[in-house]
Amino acid sequence: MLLSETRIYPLTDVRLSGLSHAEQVVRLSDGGASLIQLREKNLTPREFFKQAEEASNIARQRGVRIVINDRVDIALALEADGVHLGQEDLPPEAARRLLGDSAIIGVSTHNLEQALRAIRLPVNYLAIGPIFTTSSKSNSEPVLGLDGLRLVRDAIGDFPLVAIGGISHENAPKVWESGADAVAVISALLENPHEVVNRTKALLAQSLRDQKIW
Ligand code: TZP
Ligand code: MG
Repeated sequence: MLLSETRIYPLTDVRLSGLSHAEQVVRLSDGGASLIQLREKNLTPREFFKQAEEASNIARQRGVRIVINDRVDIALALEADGVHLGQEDLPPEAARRLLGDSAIIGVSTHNLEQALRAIRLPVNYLAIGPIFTTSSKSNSEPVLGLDGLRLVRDAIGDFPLVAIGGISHENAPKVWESGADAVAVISALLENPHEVVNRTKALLAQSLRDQKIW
């Protein structure tokens, strides 16, 4: 499964990075990212489609998988690898019907109850967060902390789990230790456009170092 292949899952942010989605894919993949979510909260659907098309073409050439945030229609039109859905987006069952069995479908959850519900849905992974405070999402839900993350991990067995929200190079090792298969990150990689490649390389190196191989 995809989260056994990578423990880092960058999300794009045009406002924060000042870079197009395509340019973010270039820099993140230069740094070694192999799974990237295109997240866009400001552009019109048509503008997002255009940018996502360019980003997906680059990703495809590089063997990088692309998951589209929110928009099942855009994922379908671009034949993207998958879609990431929030609690208020299209239901995962409907997305699965549209995108088919091979699509990657992820769902955001913010507490234990939502996580327990999510593992019964036709999804490939669930995201839980925010783990720590974040300024990359407006109206974000209460933080879970590492203890909250551990409780979710214990409750869902080995279901693929992505942790999100306020994850940095400093705290990422504890997040993996607390049961996350992968860390989804925005600002840790994108807050300085000149540092994207180096920061991605560094987080990837940490993820490999901290992998339990014994
Ligand atoms: N969902 C929960 S927190 C968050 C999203 C999209 C933002 C994560 O961004 P950062 O900068 O890594 O905290
Ligand atoms: Mg959403």
